[in-house]
Amino acid sequence: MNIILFGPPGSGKGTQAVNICENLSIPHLSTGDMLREAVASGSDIGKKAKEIMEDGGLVSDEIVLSIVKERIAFKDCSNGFVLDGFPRTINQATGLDSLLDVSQKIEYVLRIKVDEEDILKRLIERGRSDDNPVTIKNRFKTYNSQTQPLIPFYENRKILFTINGMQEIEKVFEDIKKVIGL
Ligand code: B4P
Repeated sequence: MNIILFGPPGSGKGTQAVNICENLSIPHLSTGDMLREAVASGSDIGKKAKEIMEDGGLVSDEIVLSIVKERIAFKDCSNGFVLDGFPRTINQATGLDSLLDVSQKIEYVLRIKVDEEDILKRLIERGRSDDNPVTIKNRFKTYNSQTQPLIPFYENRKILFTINGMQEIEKVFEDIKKVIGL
């Protein structure tokens, strides 16, 4: 099963991706984690990504598509995968289409819907380096301008399913399981 987890910052994409991947024994492909690893390793990609991530912007489509392309070609993705936090722009979504072969069709785009004000508290409590009020505000702005347009994009394909993310983690997962038939 090939799934995209989609939603604003702190909506619980990473949290639910772990649950789904454990249940289905498929890999978890988080572009946020991949980019944080690149930053930690000090690679060229990491150097380019660091400042953008600290500002709450989006790393270039070119960089993100190249790391996803490399990862999705691994053998462990042949039985399915969960994409967490990717695509985040229309350009990334069309880029993803061209990376996938016919057998790798995306079946579900799970949109986790949350209230922005409540999420601020969640993220500040987590305390990652980009979880400070200024960066969080920018991350939301970025989401609203660049990522929201993916909602009609996937709605048109009839693969978008909205999940209420303002519930306990276990309850959110129950709702996801119902949608994907687990
Ligand atoms: P991400 O790593 O994707 O970070 P995120 O959107 O903030 O996290 P997520 O929604 O996964 O939240 P989580 O489950 O952890 O991106 C970070 C940055 O990387 C971006 O700003 C961007 O710069 C860059 N980037 C990543 N992908 C990119 C792309 N495709 N293109 C360009 N740039 C890209 O949950 C957050 C917290 O809430 C946790 O502490 C969790 O325990 C808690 N929580 C989760 N669900 C909860 C619930 N139901 N109730 C209460 N708490 C909950």
